[in-house]
Amino acid sequence: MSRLILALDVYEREDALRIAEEVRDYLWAIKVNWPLILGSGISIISELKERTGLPIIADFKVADIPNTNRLIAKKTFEAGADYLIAHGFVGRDSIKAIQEEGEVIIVVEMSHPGAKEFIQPTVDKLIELANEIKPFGIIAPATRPERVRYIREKVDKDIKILTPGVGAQGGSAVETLKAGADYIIVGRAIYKSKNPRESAKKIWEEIENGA
Ligand code: FNU
Repeated sequence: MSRLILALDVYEREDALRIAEEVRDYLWAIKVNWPLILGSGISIISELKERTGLPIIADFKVADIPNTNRLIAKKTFEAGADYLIAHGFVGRDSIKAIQEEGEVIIVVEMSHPGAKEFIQPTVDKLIELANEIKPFGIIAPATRPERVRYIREKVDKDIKILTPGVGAQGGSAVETLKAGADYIIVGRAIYKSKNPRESAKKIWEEIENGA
């Protein structure tokens, strides 16, 4: 099974469906985020699922009180999403509310430079939270393989590590997998390339050969 996840951050429905169909052979899952939902509507989730047959990860980075998190999660899973990404810093009760509706993925450390300001100092506590409530997976930064290694050492083995930051943000798929990531998330390096299928194939080969 592939370990590559496409971050499909385009606005237009037609672009999203075309790119998804072009690259699906090399993917484990497709991740949708606010740009696509705001551009094409929530129904794009079930359309992508039907066209590709792949799991869909809703990257909504939910961060609210338990009741609102639950309301958001209900609609997201009803729309066909298989996983919902949420922030852990809002606390256990907010994450548990999502888990009652479906599979959650918790952001433990983000990939951008600003993550060092507030998120990185909180990582140990977010790992503790993950180990306690056992989400499907967590997000860790492919831009900092040493942090992926640190997180892998502390987080339970059956919790998957999903890593954005490969390609446009400067991270390397092979280095990130060597550090212990389970899945590589790639957006612009695929959907902005002249030939998304070739670009996805290249990264898929790198993953297969180098990991
Ligand atoms: P690309 N993403 C991220 N860093 O990049 N969900 C995080 O720490 C995180 C994310 C998402 O750079 C980002 O929003 F928690 O074009 C985008 O959808 O390859 C994707 O991962 C990266 O896209």
